[in-house]
Amino acid sequence: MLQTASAPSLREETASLLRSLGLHETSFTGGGREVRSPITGEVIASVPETTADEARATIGRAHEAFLKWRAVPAPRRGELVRLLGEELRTAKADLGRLVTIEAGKVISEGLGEVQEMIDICDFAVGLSRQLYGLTMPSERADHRLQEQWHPLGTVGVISAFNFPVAVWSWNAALALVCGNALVWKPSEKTPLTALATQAILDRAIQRFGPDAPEGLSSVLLGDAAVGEALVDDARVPVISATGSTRMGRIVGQRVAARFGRAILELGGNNASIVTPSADLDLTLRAVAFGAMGTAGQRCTTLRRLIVHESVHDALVERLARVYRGISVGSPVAGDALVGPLIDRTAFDGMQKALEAARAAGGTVHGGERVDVNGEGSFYVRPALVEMPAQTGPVVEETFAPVLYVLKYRTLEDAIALQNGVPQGLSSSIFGTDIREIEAFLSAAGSDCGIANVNMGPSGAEIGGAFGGEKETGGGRESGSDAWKAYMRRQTNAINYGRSMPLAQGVKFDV
Ligand code: UN1
Repeated sequence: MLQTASAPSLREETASLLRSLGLHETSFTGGGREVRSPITGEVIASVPETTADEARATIGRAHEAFLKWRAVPAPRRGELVRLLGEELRTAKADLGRLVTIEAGKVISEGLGEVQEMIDICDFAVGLSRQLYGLTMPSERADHRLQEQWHPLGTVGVISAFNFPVAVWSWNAALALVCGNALVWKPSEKTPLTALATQAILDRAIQRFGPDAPEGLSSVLLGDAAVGEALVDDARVPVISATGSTRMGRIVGQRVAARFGRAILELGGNNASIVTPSADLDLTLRAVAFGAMGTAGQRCTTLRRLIVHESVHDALVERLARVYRGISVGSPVAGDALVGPLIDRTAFDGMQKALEAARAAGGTVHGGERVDVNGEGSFYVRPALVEMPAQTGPVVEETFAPVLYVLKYRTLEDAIALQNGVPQGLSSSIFGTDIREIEAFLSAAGSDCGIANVNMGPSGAEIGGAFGGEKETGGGRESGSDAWKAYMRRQTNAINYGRSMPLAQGVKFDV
């Protein structure tokens, strides 16, 4: 009943959002690929698909644009990103709402995603005056040694459904100030937010004026064939790909085969350690957001909770209560904290993981389907799973709200468990004992790209470098000096004297 009531309105609302974000009707109706909202499962638009030939032509235009854009001074390039940030501020409510409809995020998370885009724009504007190279003392008289950072080329961005626009913006804001062009292949599940974001950038480009060349940024819609055209094209020196480890393994190898650069942000299987000195009230709130936020569909989602035996039973009991009571529902009707899974495949994957957990001796609380909007959408009660050991599904990333709980006795064991999976994105520790906390942050502690204290593993700010080790892929995006991956480093040795001494004392007198 609910489904019939909301069906026409979601489609209409999508169309009206897209129009107000600046899209023409023809770009989201009548195309060959249907787009569904996970909120109801209904078709909300249909977009055209790019062919591999069109993709190659777009890459060619991007390369031409790069040749012009690299000559625009970096602080001036920053001005374009400043305008993008301004346009995003204006569009925040509409784009956030569109993220909610297309990706199923609850309202505050949809808005939060756009805020993350605004934040990285602000960061990149400042960065546009800080693309610093070092100067080094030369060992030779009357010589100078320095490095410069130059624009690199076109950056290919492959993004996932779960952060359909923020992850693009981490790449785009940096790439643009670094003097590069962009070609973006969004997830097939979230083309609309990509088209809307491109329209927002187009407005910024319009306001910026003719210094921003035609073809500076484009979107390719399509499946693997289009992705492959991007990945295999030598005119795209950097591919930044977010998604599964399976995808990243293929992309990484193909990009390496042509000596391109891959920035890979792949699967996470993030753990938190709860030590005896932890503040359990704070821990409970952090774990709830970390494990159930975004319906467990962040690469940073908390998936394993490693709890000291002295606090294990008390924490699990309280957590089980929170899991039973958490509101699961439509993000556009009411204020539920947990929205839908993206699709049936995600639901099936979750159920399979829970079966495997039971078979491995796990006790499962929750995890069942919740009927919110009928058969076409997939809502679940998040699952809390007490596991006897770190085996089976616990060492895999299941992109759904499943939290495995394990017990530990010594911190050393806890760290070994935390590090004992193939993925290495994010991690955290709860406690007030400075020795335990510092041990966790030390070289012998967490092996992840992100290690937090008294908070969960998800919800990173843009100021730090984002990414992880091992099967997470090793790439870094967003803040700190992640920009260096989007530029080429040139080392310059300059002789301003009248003689020509050779380095290392080599003699070669002719
Ligand atoms: C992702 O899930 O791909 O740290 C990115 C976080 C967000 C980004 C997640 N800022 O959870």
